[in-house]
Amino acid sequence: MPSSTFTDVCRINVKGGDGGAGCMSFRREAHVPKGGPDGGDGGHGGNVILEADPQLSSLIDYRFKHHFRAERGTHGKGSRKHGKDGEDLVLKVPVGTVVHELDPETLEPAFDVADLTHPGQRVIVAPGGIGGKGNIHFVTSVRRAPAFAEKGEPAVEHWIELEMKLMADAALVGMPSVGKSSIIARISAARPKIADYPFTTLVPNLGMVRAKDGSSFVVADVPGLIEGASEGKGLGHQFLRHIERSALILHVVDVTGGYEGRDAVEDYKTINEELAAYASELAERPQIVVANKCDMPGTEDAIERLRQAAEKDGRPFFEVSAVTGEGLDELVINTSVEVRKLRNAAKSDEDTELSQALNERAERQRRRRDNAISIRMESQGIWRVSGGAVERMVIQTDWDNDEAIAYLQHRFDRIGLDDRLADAGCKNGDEVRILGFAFTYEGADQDDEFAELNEDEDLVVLDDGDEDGGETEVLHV
Ligand SMILES: Nc1nc2c(ncn2[C@@H]2O[C@H](COP(=O)(O)OP(=O)(O)OP(=O)(O)O)[C@@H](O)[C@H]2O)c(=O)[nH]1
Ligand SMILES: [Mg+2]
Repeated sequence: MPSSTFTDVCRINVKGGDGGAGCMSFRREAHVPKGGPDGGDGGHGGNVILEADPQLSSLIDYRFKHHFRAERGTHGKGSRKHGKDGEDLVLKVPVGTVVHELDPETLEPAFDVADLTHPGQRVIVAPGGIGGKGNIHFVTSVRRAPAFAEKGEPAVEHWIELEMKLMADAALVGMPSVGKSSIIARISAARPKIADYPFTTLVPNLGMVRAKDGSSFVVADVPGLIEGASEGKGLGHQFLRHIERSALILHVVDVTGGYEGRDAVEDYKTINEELAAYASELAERPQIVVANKCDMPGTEDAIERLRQAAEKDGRPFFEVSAVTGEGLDELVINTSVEVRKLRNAAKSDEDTELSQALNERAERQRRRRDNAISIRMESQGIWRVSGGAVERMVIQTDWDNDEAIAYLQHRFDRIGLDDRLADAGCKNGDEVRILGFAFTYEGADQDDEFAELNEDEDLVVLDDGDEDGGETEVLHV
Protein backbone atom coordinates (compact mmCIF):
# COMPACT_ATOMS: atom_id res chain seq x y z
CA MET A 1 0.00 0.00 0.00
CA PRO A 2 1.60 3.30 -1.04
CA SER A 3 1.44 6.38 1.12
CA SER A 4 -2.03 7.78 0.88
CA THR A 5 -4.08 10.73 1.86
CA PHE A 6 -7.78 10.13 2.07
CA THR A 7 -11.18 11.54 2.70
CA ASP A 8 -11.56 10.98 6.35
CA VAL A 9 -15.12 11.82 7.28
CA CYS A 10 -18.14 12.47 5.09
CA ARG A 11 -21.88 12.75 5.44
CA ILE A 12 -24.45 11.14 3.22
CA ASN A 13 -28.21 11.19 3.06
CA VAL A 14 -29.79 7.76 2.69
CA LYS A 15 -33.34 6.62 2.09
CA GLY A 16 -34.70 3.16 1.54
CA GLY A 17 -37.29 2.60 -1.17
CA ASP A 18 -40.89 3.42 -0.30
CA GLY A 19 -43.23 0.48 0.08
CA GLY A 20 -45.63 -0.08 -2.83
CA ALA A 21 -49.35 0.46 -2.24
CA GLY A 22 -51.68 -2.40 -1.49
CA CYS A 23 -54.39 -2.98 -4.07
CA MET A 24 -58.14 -2.59 -3.69
CA SER A 25 -59.78 -5.04 -6.03
CA PHE A 26 -62.63 -7.59 -6.22
CA ARG A 27 -62.74 -10.85 -8.04
CA ARG A 28 -64.61 -10.68 -11.32
CA GLU A 29 -65.77 -13.95 -12.74
CA ALA A 30 -68.60 -14.62 -15.15
CA HIS A 31 -70.48 -16.86 -12.74
CA VAL A 32 -69.66 -14.95 -9.54
CA PRO A 33 -71.65 -11.71 -9.51
CA LYS A 34 -70.02 -10.27 -6.39
CA GLY A 35 -66.52 -11.67 -6.09
CA GLY A 36 -64.59 -11.40 -2.85
CA PRO A 37 -61.73 -8.94 -2.38
CA ASP A 38 -58.51 -9.97 -4.12
CA GLY A 39 -56.18 -6.93 -3.96
CA GLY A 40 -52.55 -7.97 -3.49
CA ASP A 41 -50.00 -6.33 -1.23
CA GLY A 42 -47.50 -3.70 -2.34
CA GLY A 43 -43.85 -4.76 -2.61
CA HIS A 44 -41.41 -3.76 0.10
CA GLY A 45 -38.95 -0.97 -0.67
CA GLY A 46 -35.25 -1.83 -1.10
CA ASN A 47 -32.76 -1.18 1.71
CA VAL A 48 -29.67 1.01 1.55
CA ILE A 49 -26.80 -1.19 2.71
CA LEU A 50 -23.16 -0.39 3.41
CA GLU A 51 -20.61 -3.09 2.66
CA ALA A 52 -16.95 -3.10 3.71
CA ASP A 53 -14.83 -3.59 0.60
CA PRO A 54 -11.12 -4.37 1.05
CA GLN A 55 -10.39 -2.89 -2.42
CA LEU A 56 -11.28 0.61 -1.27
CA SER A 57 -8.89 2.80 0.66
CA SER A 58 -10.84 6.03 0.93
CA LEU A 59 -14.30 7.55 1.14
CA ILE A 60 -13.59 9.66 -1.94
CA ASP A 61 -16.65 8.21 -3.75
CA TYR A 62 -18.84 10.04 -1.28
CA ARG A 63 -17.21 13.41 -1.58
CA PHE A 64 -19.38 14.71 -4.38
CA LYS A 65 -22.46 12.53 -4.33
CA HIS A 66 -24.42 12.70 -1.11
CA HIS A 67 -27.90 11.35 -1.75
CA PHE A 68 -28.56 7.64 -2.10
CA ARG A 69 -31.94 6.04 -2.60
CA ALA A 70 -32.95 2.41 -2.92
CA GLU A 71 -35.64 1.28 -5.32
CA ARG A 72 -39.30 1.47 -4.31
CA GLY A 73 -41.63 -1.50 -4.15
CA THR A 74 -44.22 -1.70 -6.90
CA HIS A 75 -47.93 -1.60 -6.17
CA GLY A 76 -50.03 -4.67 -5.57
CA LYS A 77 -52.52 -5.77 -8.22
CA GLY A 78 -55.81 -7.61 -8.48
CA SER A 79 -55.99 -11.43 -8.42
CA ARG A 80 -53.91 -11.31 -5.23
CA LYS A 81 -50.81 -10.29 -7.16
CA HIS A 82 -48.18 -8.83 -4.89
CA GLY A 83 -46.01 -5.95 -6.01
CA LYS A 84 -42.31 -6.53 -6.65
CA ASP A 85 -39.86 -5.71 -3.85
CA GLY A 86 -37.44 -2.86 -4.65
CA GLU A 87 -33.75 -3.69 -5.21
CA ASP A 88 -31.36 -3.00 -2.36
CA LEU A 89 -28.76 -0.33 -2.98
CA VAL A 90 -25.34 -1.54 -1.82
CA LEU A 91 -22.75 1.17 -1.15
CA LYS A 92 -19.13 0.04 -0.87
CA VAL A 93 -16.99 1.60 1.82
CA PRO A 94 -13.44 0.85 2.96
CA VAL A 95 -12.83 -1.69 5.69
CA GLY A 96 -12.45 0.34 8.87
CA THR A 97 -15.45 2.60 8.27
CA VAL A 98 -17.46 3.59 11.31
CA VAL A 99 -21.04 4.69 10.71
CA HIS A 100 -22.63 7.33 12.93
CA GLU A 101 -26.32 8.20 12.93
CA LEU A 102 -26.79 11.97 12.91
CA ASP A 103 -29.40 13.63 15.04
CA PRO A 104 -32.02 14.87 12.54
CA GLU A 105 -32.30 18.24 14.23
CA THR A 106 -28.75 19.16 15.19
CA LEU A 107 -26.99 16.98 12.58
CA GLU A 108 -24.54 16.04 15.32
CA PRO A 109 -23.47 12.40 15.59
CA ALA A 110 -26.08 10.76 17.85
CA PHE A 111 -24.88 7.16 18.12
CA ASP A 112 -22.73 4.60 16.32
CA VAL A 113 -24.59 2.39 13.89
CA ALA A 114 -21.80 0.04 12.91
CA ASP A 115 -18.09 -0.53 12.82
CA LEU A 116 -17.28 -2.25 9.54
CA THR A 117 -14.04 -3.99 10.45
CA HIS A 118 -14.31 -7.12 8.28
CA PRO A 119 -14.25 -7.43 4.49
CA GLY A 120 -17.75 -8.11 3.26
CA GLN A 121 -19.40 -7.01 6.49
CA ARG A 122 -22.74 -5.32 5.83
CA VAL A 123 -25.14 -3.07 7.66
CA ILE A 124 -28.55 -1.73 6.66
CA VAL A 125 -28.41 2.02 7.09
CA ALA A 126 -31.82 2.83 5.62
CA PRO A 127 -34.49 0.14 5.64
CA GLY A 128 -37.05 0.15 2.87
CA GLY A 129 -40.72 0.84 3.64
CA ILE A 130 -43.10 -2.05 4.07
CA GLY A 131 -45.55 -2.65 1.26
CA GLY A 132 -49.17 -1.64 1.95
CA LYS A 133 -51.66 -4.43 2.49
CA GLY A 134 -54.20 -5.24 -0.18
CA ASN A 135 -57.89 -5.26 0.68
CA ILE A 136 -57.92 -9.05 1.17
CA HIS A 137 -56.47 -8.38 4.61
CA PHE A 138 -59.32 -6.25 5.87
CA VAL A 139 -62.21 -8.66 5.73
CA THR A 140 -64.03 -8.97 9.05
CA SER A 141 -67.43 -10.42 9.97
CA VAL A 142 -69.02 -7.00 9.64
CA ARG A 143 -66.95 -5.85 6.69
CA ARG A 144 -67.10 -8.52 4.00
CA ALA A 145 -66.08 -6.31 1.11
CA PRO A 146 -63.47 -3.83 2.34
CA ALA A 147 -63.27 -1.18 -0.32
CA PHE A 148 -59.88 0.17 0.67
CA ALA A 149 -56.26 -0.85 0.81
CA GLU A 150 -53.25 0.46 2.65
CA LYS A 151 -50.80 2.79 0.98
CA GLY A 152 -47.17 1.74 1.06
CA GLU A 153 -45.02 2.71 4.05
CA PRO A 154 -42.83 5.64 3.08
CA ALA A 155 -39.16 5.01 3.85
CA VAL A 156 -37.39 7.31 6.24
CA GLU A 157 -34.70 9.60 4.88
CA HIS A 158 -31.85 10.51 7.17
CA TRP A 159 -28.22 11.61 7.36
CA ILE A 160 -25.38 9.41 8.45
CA GLU A 161 -21.72 10.14 8.89
CA LEU A 162 -19.07 7.80 7.55
CA GLU A 163 -15.74 7.96 9.25
CA MET A 164 -12.80 6.01 7.95
CA LYS A 165 -10.47 5.04 10.69
CA LEU A 166 -7.06 3.75 9.74
CA MET A 167 -6.71 0.03 9.92
CA ALA A 168 -3.00 -0.12 10.59
CA ASP A 169 -1.42 -2.89 12.63
CA ALA A 170 1.00 -0.48 14.24
CA ALA A 171 1.06 3.29 14.59
CA LEU A 172 4.19 5.46 14.81
CA VAL A 173 3.40 7.86 17.60
CA GLY A 174 5.52 10.61 19.13
CA MET A 175 6.35 14.31 19.42
CA PRO A 176 6.78 16.33 16.21
CA SER A 177 10.14 15.97 14.39
CA VAL A 178 11.25 12.87 16.27
CA GLY A 179 11.63 11.05 12.94
CA LYS A 180 8.37 9.11 12.52
CA SER A 181 8.12 9.86 8.82
CA SER A 182 11.81 9.13 8.36
CA ILE A 183 11.25 5.69 9.87
CA ILE A 184 8.21 4.79 7.74
CA ALA A 185 10.11 5.96 4.65
CA ARG A 186 12.96 3.60 5.56
CA ILE A 187 10.89 0.53 6.34
CA SER A 188 8.12 0.79 3.71
CA ALA A 189 7.44 2.17 0.25
CA ALA A 190 5.65 5.18 1.73
CA ARG A 191 7.32 8.49 0.80
CA PRO A 192 6.02 11.12 3.18
CA LYS A 193 7.51 14.58 3.44
CA ILE A 194 10.41 14.77 5.89
CA ALA A 195 11.68 18.10 7.23
CA ASP A 196 13.29 19.59 10.28
CA TYR A 197 10.26 21.60 11.40
CA PRO A 198 7.38 20.36 13.53
CA PHE A 199 4.08 19.24 11.97
CA THR A 200 5.60 18.32 8.65
CA THR A 201 3.14 15.47 8.49
CA LEU A 202 -0.43 16.79 8.31
CA VAL A 203 -2.38 13.64 7.54
CA PRO A 204 -1.55 10.05 8.45
CA ASN A 205 0.46 8.00 5.96
CA LEU A 206 0.11 4.27 5.61
CA GLY A 207 2.93 1.98 4.62
CA MET A 208 3.13 -1.75 4.04
CA VAL A 209 6.18 -3.21 5.74
CA ARG A 210 7.67 -6.51 4.61
CA ALA A 211 9.75 -8.22 7.25
CA LYS A 212 12.69 -10.47 6.30
CA ASP A 213 10.71 -13.55 7.37
CA GLY A 214 8.23 -12.84 4.56
CA SER A 215 5.43 -11.56 6.79
CA SER A 216 3.99 -8.10 6.31
CA PHE A 217 2.07 -5.56 8.30
CA VAL A 218 0.65 -2.08 7.86
CA VAL A 219 2.15 0.80 9.75
CA ALA A 220 0.72 4.31 10.08
CA ASP A 221 2.76 7.48 10.43
CA VAL A 222 0.58 9.82 12.44
CA PRO A 223 1.08 13.60 12.78
CA GLY A 224 3.11 14.57 15.85
CA LEU A 225 1.44 14.86 19.25
CA ILE A 226 2.22 17.58 21.79
CA GLU A 227 1.36 18.16 25.39
CA GLY A 228 -2.35 18.99 25.54
CA ALA A 229 -3.13 16.97 22.38
CA SER A 230 -5.85 15.07 24.22
CA GLU A 231 -7.59 18.43 24.83
CA GLY A 232 -7.24 19.45 21.21
CA LYS A 233 -3.84 21.19 21.13
CA GLY A 234 -1.75 20.89 17.99
CA LEU A 235 -2.82 18.71 15.11
CA GLY A 236 -2.67 15.39 16.81
CA HIS A 237 -6.08 15.34 18.42
CA GLN A 238 -8.06 14.45 15.34
CA PHE A 239 -5.62 11.64 14.70
CA LEU A 240 -5.65 10.14 18.16
CA ARG A 241 -8.75 8.25 17.10
CA HIS A 242 -6.70 6.64 14.31
CA ILE A 243 -4.23 5.43 16.87
CA GLU A 244 -7.14 3.75 18.61
CA ARG A 245 -7.44 1.45 15.61
CA SER A 246 -3.90 0.15 15.75
CA ALA A 247 -3.22 -2.87 17.88
CA LEU A 248 0.36 -1.78 18.57
CA ILE A 249 1.97 1.57 19.26
CA LEU A 250 5.52 2.26 18.07
CA HIS A 251 6.41 5.11 20.38
CA VAL A 252 9.23 7.11 18.75
CA VAL A 253 11.39 9.27 21.00
CA ASP A 254 14.10 11.68 19.78
CA VAL A 255 17.13 11.00 22.01
CA THR A 256 18.74 14.32 21.01
CA GLY A 257 15.86 16.20 22.61
CA GLY A 258 15.36 18.23 19.42
CA TYR A 259 16.10 21.96 19.02
CA GLU A 260 14.42 22.83 22.29
CA GLY A 261 16.76 20.44 24.09
CA ARG A 262 13.87 18.47 25.57
CA ASP A 263 14.49 15.46 27.75
CA ALA A 264 13.82 12.10 26.09
CA VAL A 265 12.30 10.54 29.20
CA GLU A 266 10.07 13.58 29.76
CA ASP A 267 8.86 13.36 26.14
CA TYR A 268 8.14 9.69 26.60
CA LYS A 269 6.07 10.39 29.71
CA THR A 270 4.22 13.35 28.17
CA ILE A 271 3.08 11.32 25.17
CA ASN A 272 1.92 8.46 27.35
CA GLU A 273 -0.02 10.88 29.53
CA GLU A 274 -1.74 12.32 26.45
CA LEU A 275 -2.65 8.85 25.21
CA ALA A 276 -4.06 7.93 28.60
CA ALA A 277 -5.96 11.21 28.83
CA TYR A 278 -7.50 10.63 25.42
CA ALA A 279 -8.60 7.08 26.13
CA SER A 280 -7.58 5.00 29.09
CA GLU A 281 -7.30 1.85 26.99
CA LEU A 282 -4.62 3.54 24.86
CA ALA A 283 -2.42 3.58 27.96
CA GLU A 284 -2.70 -0.20 28.10
CA ARG A 285 -2.19 -0.74 24.37
CA PRO A 286 0.95 -2.79 23.66
CA GLN A 287 3.80 -0.40 23.01
CA ILE A 288 7.33 -0.69 21.67
CA VAL A 289 9.64 2.16 22.61
CA VAL A 290 11.85 3.32 19.74
CA ALA A 291 14.83 5.53 20.57
CA ASN A 292 15.56 7.37 17.30
CA LYS A 293 18.52 9.50 16.13
CA CYS A 294 20.94 7.22 18.03
CA ASP A 295 23.55 8.12 15.36
CA MET A 296 23.94 11.54 17.01
CA PRO A 297 26.84 12.01 19.41
CA GLY A 298 26.22 12.70 23.08
CA THR A 299 22.99 10.75 23.29
CA GLU A 300 24.25 7.77 25.33
CA ASP A 301 22.90 9.06 28.62
CA ALA A 302 19.44 9.82 27.20
CA ILE A 303 19.33 6.38 25.53
CA GLU A 304 20.20 4.66 28.79
CA ARG A 305 17.64 6.54 30.85
CA LEU A 306 14.96 5.96 28.23
CA ARG A 307 15.81 2.24 28.16
CA GLN A 308 15.31 2.12 31.92
CA ALA A 309 12.00 3.97 31.73
CA ALA A 310 10.75 1.57 29.03
CA GLU A 311 11.92 -1.48 30.97
CA LYS A 312 10.25 -0.19 34.10
CA ASP A 313 6.98 -0.05 32.14
CA GLY A 314 7.62 -3.55 30.79
CA ARG A 315 7.92 -2.37 27.18
CA PRO A 316 10.37 -3.64 24.56
CA PHE A 317 13.03 -1.05 23.69
CA PHE A 318 14.97 -0.53 20.44
CA GLU A 319 17.77 1.86 19.50
CA VAL A 320 17.58 2.97 15.88
CA SER A 321 18.67 5.62 13.42
CA ALA A 322 16.36 6.45 10.53
CA VAL A 323 19.31 8.20 8.88
CA THR A 324 21.82 5.33 8.92
CA GLY A 325 19.25 2.54 9.08
CA GLU A 326 20.94 1.11 12.16
CA GLY A 327 18.62 -1.06 14.28
CA LEU A 328 15.65 -0.87 11.92
CA ASP A 329 15.79 -4.50 10.75
CA GLU A 330 15.62 -5.66 14.31
CA LEU A 331 12.75 -3.28 15.05
CA VAL A 332 10.82 -4.53 12.00
CA ILE A 333 11.23 -8.21 12.80
CA ASN A 334 10.17 -7.73 16.41
CA THR A 335 7.22 -5.55 15.40
CA SER A 336 6.15 -8.19 12.92
CA VAL A 337 6.22 -10.93 15.56
CA GLU A 338 4.25 -8.75 17.96
CA VAL A 339 1.67 -7.85 15.30
CA ARG A 340 1.11 -11.51 14.49
CA LYS A 341 0.55 -12.30 18.16
CA LEU A 342 -1.95 -9.48 18.47
CA ARG A 343 -3.78 -10.48 15.30
CA ASN A 344 -4.22 -14.01 16.59
CA ALA A 345 -5.38 -12.72 19.93
CA ALA A 346 -8.06 -10.52 18.39
CA LYS A 347 -10.32 -13.38 17.43
CA SER A 348 -12.31 -12.21 14.50
CA ASP A 349 -15.51 -13.90 15.65
CA GLU A 350 -15.41 -11.82 18.79
CA ASP A 351 -15.25 -8.71 16.66
CA THR A 352 -18.18 -9.91 14.61
CA GLU A 353 -20.21 -10.45 17.75
CA LEU A 354 -19.33 -6.98 18.87
CA SER A 355 -20.37 -5.42 15.60
CA GLN A 356 -23.59 -7.45 15.58
CA ALA A 357 -24.38 -6.19 19.05
CA LEU A 358 -23.72 -2.68 17.78
CA ASN A 359 -26.10 -3.24 14.86
CA GLU A 360 -28.81 -4.51 17.12
CA ARG A 361 -28.41 -1.62 19.48
CA ALA A 362 -28.60 0.86 16.62
CA GLU A 363 -31.74 -0.81 15.32
CA ARG A 364 -33.33 -0.68 18.77
CA GLN A 365 -32.46 2.97 19.14
CA ARG A 366 -33.89 3.72 15.74
CA ARG A 367 -37.14 1.91 16.49
CA ARG A 368 -37.35 3.46 19.87
CA ARG A 369 -37.10 6.90 18.40
CA ASP A 370 -39.45 5.96 15.60
CA ASN A 371 -42.10 4.51 17.90
CA ALA A 372 -41.89 7.30 20.42
CA ILE A 373 -45.02 9.41 20.41
CA SER A 374 -45.10 12.88 21.76
CA ILE A 375 -48.33 14.67 22.61
CA ARG A 376 -48.27 18.39 23.07
CA MET A 377 -51.01 20.94 23.51
CA GLU A 378 -50.53 23.53 20.76
CA SER A 379 -53.22 25.85 22.04
CA GLN A 380 -56.45 25.46 24.00
CA GLY A 381 -58.28 22.43 22.63
CA ILE A 382 -55.67 21.71 19.93
CA TRP A 383 -53.24 18.81 20.31
CA ARG A 384 -50.20 17.95 18.26
CA VAL A 385 -49.22 14.29 18.03
CA SER A 386 -45.82 13.50 16.52
CA GLY A 387 -43.60 10.47 16.05
CA GLY A 388 -42.27 8.51 13.08
CA ALA A 389 -44.52 5.46 13.35
CA VAL A 390 -47.76 7.31 14.03
CA GLU A 391 -47.06 9.81 11.25
CA ARG A 392 -46.48 6.98 8.80
CA MET A 393 -49.84 5.42 9.70
CA VAL A 394 -51.45 8.68 8.70
CA ILE A 395 -49.49 8.86 5.45
CA GLN A 396 -50.45 5.28 4.59
CA THR A 397 -54.12 6.17 4.77
CA ASP A 398 -56.26 7.06 1.80
CA TRP A 399 -58.11 10.11 3.10
CA ASP A 400 -60.81 10.00 0.45
CA ASN A 401 -61.95 6.66 1.73
CA ASP A 402 -64.10 6.39 4.87
CA GLU A 403 -63.24 2.77 5.39
CA ALA A 404 -59.54 3.53 5.29
CA ILE A 405 -60.11 6.21 7.91
CA ALA A 406 -62.03 3.74 10.09
CA TYR A 407 -59.06 1.39 9.82
CA LEU A 408 -56.70 4.20 10.85
CA GLN A 409 -58.91 4.71 13.90
CA HIS A 410 -58.47 1.02 14.67
CA ARG A 411 -54.69 1.35 14.42
CA PHE A 412 -54.73 4.33 16.76
CA ASP A 413 -56.72 2.21 19.23
CA ARG A 414 -54.23 -0.58 19.00
CA ILE A 415 -51.33 1.65 19.92
CA GLY A 416 -53.34 3.23 22.74
CA LEU A 417 -53.27 6.71 21.26
CA ASP A 418 -56.80 7.62 22.33
CA ASP A 419 -56.07 6.70 25.92
CA ARG A 420 -52.83 8.62 25.83
CA LEU A 421 -54.63 11.69 24.57
CA ALA A 422 -57.23 11.35 27.30
CA ASP A 423 -54.46 11.02 29.91
CA ALA A 424 -52.81 14.15 28.56
CA GLY A 425 -56.10 16.03 29.06
CA CYS A 426 -57.65 15.86 25.60
CA LYS A 427 -61.46 16.25 25.68
CA ASN A 428 -64.17 15.14 23.28
CA GLY A 429 -64.46 17.64 20.50
CA ASP A 430 -60.83 18.78 20.77
CA GLU A 431 -58.74 18.90 17.61
CA VAL A 432 -55.89 16.44 17.19
CA ARG A 433 -53.24 17.24 14.58
CA ILE A 434 -50.83 14.79 13.01
CA LEU A 435 -48.63 16.23 10.26
CA GLY A 436 -50.98 18.30 8.08
CA PHE A 437 -54.11 16.35 9.08
CA ALA A 438 -56.64 17.27 11.73
CA PHE A 439 -59.14 14.98 13.51
CA THR A 440 -61.86 15.63 16.00
CA TYR A 441 -61.27 13.67 19.18
CA GLU A 442 -64.23 11.48 20.02
CA GLY A 443 -63.01 9.58 23.04
CA ALA A 444 -61.49 6.18 23.44
CA ASP A 445 -64.49 3.83 23.33
CA GLN A 446 -65.90 3.40 19.90
CA ASP A 447 -67.03 0.50 17.77
CA ASP A 448 -64.07 -1.05 16.12
CA GLU A 449 -65.04 -2.87 12.96
CA PHE A 450 -61.50 -4.18 12.63
CA ALA A 451 -61.16 -5.48 16.16
CA GLU A 452 -60.98 -9.08 15.03
CA LEU A 453 -58.25 -8.54 12.44
CA ASN A 454 -55.26 -10.70 13.01
CA GLU A 455 -52.42 -8.35 12.27
CA ASP A 456 -48.79 -9.31 12.24
CA GLU A 457 -47.31 -5.85 12.66
CA ASP A 458 -45.51 -5.16 15.92
CA LEU A 459 -47.62 -3.56 18.55
CA VAL A 460 -46.36 -0.21 19.61
CA VAL A 461 -46.90 -0.58 23.32
CA LEU A 462 -47.11 2.71 25.04
CA ASP A 463 -45.87 2.86 28.58
CA ASP A 464 -46.40 5.61 31.03
CA GLY A 465 -43.51 7.92 30.39
CA ASP A 466 -43.02 11.17 32.28
CA GLU A 467 -46.15 13.00 33.04
CA ASP A 468 -44.88 16.42 33.90
CA GLY A 469 -46.46 19.31 32.08
CA GLY A 470 -48.27 19.31 28.78
CA GLU A 471 -45.78 17.17 26.88
CA THR A 472 -45.57 13.43 27.27
CA GLU A 473 -42.86 11.48 25.61
CA VAL A 474 -43.73 7.83 25.31
CA LEU A 475 -41.01 5.43 24.42
CA HIS A 476 -41.13 1.86 23.37
CA VAL A 477 -38.02 -0.27 22.96
N1 LIG B 1 20.39 12.59 12.80
C1 LIG B 1 19.20 12.09 12.60
N2 LIG B 1 18.22 12.87 12.12
C2 LIG B 1 17.01 12.31 11.91
C3 LIG B 1 16.76 10.95 12.16
N3 LIG B 1 15.48 10.69 11.87
C4 LIG B 1 14.93 11.84 11.45
N4 LIG B 1 15.85 12.83 11.46
C5 LIG B 1 15.62 14.22 11.08
O1 LIG B 1 14.64 14.77 11.94
C6 LIG B 1 13.83 15.72 11.23
C7 LIG B 1 12.39 15.37 11.41
O2 LIG B 1 12.13 14.15 10.76
P1 LIG B 1 10.66 13.69 10.34
O3 LIG B 1 10.79 12.28 9.88
O4 LIG B 1 10.06 14.68 9.42
O5 LIG B 1 9.97 13.75 11.75
P2 LIG B 1 8.43 13.47 12.13
O6 LIG B 1 8.43 12.80 13.44
O7 LIG B 1 7.76 12.78 11.00
O8 LIG B 1 7.92 14.95 12.30
P3 LIG B 1 6.39 15.51 12.17
O9 LIG B 1 5.81 14.96 10.93
O10 LIG B 1 6.58 16.99 12.08
O11 LIG B 1 5.71 15.10 13.40
C8 LIG B 1 14.28 15.66 9.80
O12 LIG B 1 15.15 16.75 9.56
C9 LIG B 1 15.02 14.34 9.70
O13 LIG B 1 16.01 14.36 8.70
C10 LIG B 1 17.85 10.14 12.66
O14 LIG B 1 17.73 8.96 12.93
N5 LIG B 1 19.03 10.78 12.87
MG1 LIG C 1 6.24 13.37 9.91
